[in-house]
Formats: sequence, structure tokens, C-alpha cells
Amino acid sequence: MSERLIEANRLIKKVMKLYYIPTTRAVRPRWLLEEMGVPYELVRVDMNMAQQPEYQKLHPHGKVPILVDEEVTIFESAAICAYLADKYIDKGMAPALEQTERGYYYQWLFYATSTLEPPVEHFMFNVLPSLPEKVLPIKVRSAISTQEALQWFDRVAEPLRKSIAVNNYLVANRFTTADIVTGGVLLWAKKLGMLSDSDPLSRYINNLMQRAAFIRADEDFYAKIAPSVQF
Ligand SMILES: N[C@@H](CCC(=O)N[C@@H](CS)C(=O)NCC(=O)O)C(=O)O
Repeated sequence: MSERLIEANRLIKKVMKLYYIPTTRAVRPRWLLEEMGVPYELVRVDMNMAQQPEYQKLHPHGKVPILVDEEVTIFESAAICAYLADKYIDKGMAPALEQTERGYYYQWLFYATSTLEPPVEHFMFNVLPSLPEKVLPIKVRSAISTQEALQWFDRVAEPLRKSIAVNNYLVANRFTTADIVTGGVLLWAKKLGMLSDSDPLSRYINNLMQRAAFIRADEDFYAKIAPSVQF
């Protein structure tokens, strides 16, 4: 193999792969990659992948997103975002390890998926009872009503409302990965009609949605683009 070919292979191997379906949690790491201007390959999959053993070798639950970065294969959207923000720390999407803001950064990252997201997911189960069995098995569907899910969401969103009432962003009033992950959850709530226009969270998310990197990451929201792989 020529020197040039070896170098080309080395470069190709280095490009990360993001397994992706539009309008899902996979938009979060894509948005972050777009913000950082880091090269990546988008591997488009579809909702029928879950049962395929080949796909489940990558993601044990057959979901998106997955990030494959050479020998590292990670699932969970927030973990992927945290990994990427640290890997490219010079891009300024996470406070440095020694900065005290790091504590608040972790707080909002974990809050987004463990506290804010569950009522949104429950709300969706209620407003979309026709979700396919493979997406949400009937036996695990919740007894929580739409109204209860909304009240739950309102309650857990209160610290977020307080924070963005005085700042545009969550950590040190500077845009970080915490805004991408939290914004990703709010975006889902907004698409489900859980946020009124007068809710301060709408101002926060509308502001985030104007970012050029977000627009690039969400551009195929309505587009029907075929999967780029088969399993
Ligand atoms: N907690 C996981 C949730 C992953 C997840 O549920 N992904 C959904 C899309 S938002 C999915 O892949 N659904 C496809 C399916 O269930 O077949 C994360 O944040 O990555």
C-alpha cells in the first residue's frame, strides 16, 4: 500500500460515525458536532432496526443514537454529548475540569435526562397511544394521564424556568452542551405541544433553535431520506 493510501485510510478511520434518525434524541449529538465543526459520518438507520441482531451488537436496546469513535462505541445521547464535549474541550462546549462551573454543567446534563425527560416521555405515550408495540410495549405503558404528565413536567421544570429567567444559557450564561441536552428535551416537549408560547421555556428554546448549527442538525426534519445502512 502506498504512503498516500495508508494516510487516507488512517484519516477515514478517524471519522466518527453517528447512528441517526431525524427528530429523535440523535439530533442532540449531531447538533453538538455541528456546533464544534468536527467531521463526522451520519449513518442513517430506521425504526425497524431494533430487532436486528447486527444492530443490537452496537446498541443493546436497538435505539439511536450510537457514536462509534474508533474502538469506542457509546449509547445514551447525553453520555455521547458529554464525551464529545470533553474530547474537543478546546471548542468551549464544556467548562474545563478545574472550573467550578463544571458542577453546574453536570447538574443540568443529568437533570435533563433523569428529571426533565421522564414526564415528556410519559406525555408522549398518552398523546400517541398508537405507538408501535416495539417502540413501547403495551405491558409497560403508563397509567399516568396526559394531565398528570403535564403537571409533573411543570413541577420538575421550575428550577429551569428560574435559571433561564435571569440568563440566556444554563452554565455561566455561556452556551454549552448542557443547553444542547436540556434544549433537546424541551424541543421534544415543544413538538408535543407541552409548552405554551407564554412559557419562559419557549423563549429559551426558540432562541436555541435559531442557532445555525441546530438548523443544520435538524434540517431533515420533514425530509424523507432513505437509511444509509441495512441490518
Ligand atoms: N435514553 C436513550 C434513549 C434512546 C431512545 O429511546 N431512542 C429512540 C429515539 S428518541 C429510538 O431509538 N427509538 C427507536 C425504537 O425504539 O425502535 C438516549 O438518550 O439515547
